[in-house]
Amino acid sequence: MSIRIALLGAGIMGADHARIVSGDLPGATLQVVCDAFPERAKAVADECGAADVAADPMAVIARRDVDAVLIASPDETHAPLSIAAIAAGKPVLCEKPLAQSSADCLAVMEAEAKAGRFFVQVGFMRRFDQSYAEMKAALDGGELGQAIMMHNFHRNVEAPANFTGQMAITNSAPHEYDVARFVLGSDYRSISVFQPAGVDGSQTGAPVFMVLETNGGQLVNIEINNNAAYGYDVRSELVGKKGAISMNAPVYSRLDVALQSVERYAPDWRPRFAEAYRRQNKAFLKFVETGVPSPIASNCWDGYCAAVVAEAGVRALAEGRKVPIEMIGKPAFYR
Ligand code: ISE
Repeated sequence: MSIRIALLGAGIMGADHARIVSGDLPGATLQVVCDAFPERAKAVADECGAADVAADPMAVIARRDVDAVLIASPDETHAPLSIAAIAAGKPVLCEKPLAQSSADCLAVMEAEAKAGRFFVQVGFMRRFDQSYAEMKAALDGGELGQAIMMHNFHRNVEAPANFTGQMAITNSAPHEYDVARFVLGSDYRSISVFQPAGVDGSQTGAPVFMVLETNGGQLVNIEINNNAAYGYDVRSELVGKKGAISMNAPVYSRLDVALQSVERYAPDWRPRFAEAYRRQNKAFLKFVETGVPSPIASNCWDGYCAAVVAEAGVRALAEGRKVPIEMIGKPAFYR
């Protein structure tokens, strides 16, 4: 039987997930599209052939014709909706971040542990990207020798209007916290956050530059520039004692014209990580079907770790100092 998925949130990412579920996920059906704006839900449902639309996410989670839930609503709704889905016994693919605070992540973890099985996959889709997979394989296979540094750039064309000054650290950078932690296989012990001179930190999408130390003493630097203007550009290089491996973002063509050679950037992250989203959603479907979580995918513990780093990062910037990253011990349930 096809797995009936409810999509909560029909914004930019919700619409993208709806297209993947309806067009690229054999074995899944887009059952209902739920959004606070009915016209937005209807537009996505019509485009993707969903059976129904709705406006109340809690009622949708409880529906008998819904087997699993995909949360792509605003960040502050992620934790309560995940908890409601767990209570209803429905697996969840929750867009990142899992919650806006580590305390809220802990509440989701508690609900999951109490339910006694895994329910939540967190949408850190970069773990499914081929470039990071090859970086991890090069490290794990020993080709690079011991990892010592990882450089990461994250540039968007323009920050959305609702982006606060902190969201570079709490909304964009969590992708980097999670994927670097995944590739390196190490948690972090400290974070320092800097802003270039002349930047108004309260401005929408103000750039930040972070340096994190892992527990193994490796250095991870992250530039987040949400207003880079020229295109969506994510880069990464992992440096080991014996070599280095860099991401080659896929570019499918080069235009040679008028004495120039031009490679184009995508306007946002969806084309760059399209395959990663597809692989992630396929892994989620398999999890729903088998009850066994993907070994690659992020779970609530990973969501918690990213939230702790984000909190420390916000403090590091505000206080202008290196802040220790202090996490609870990993609960037995997630070991
Ligand atoms: C957005 O929420 C994403 O998840 C994108 O991947 C990222 O590039 C962007 O900065 C975030 O705001």
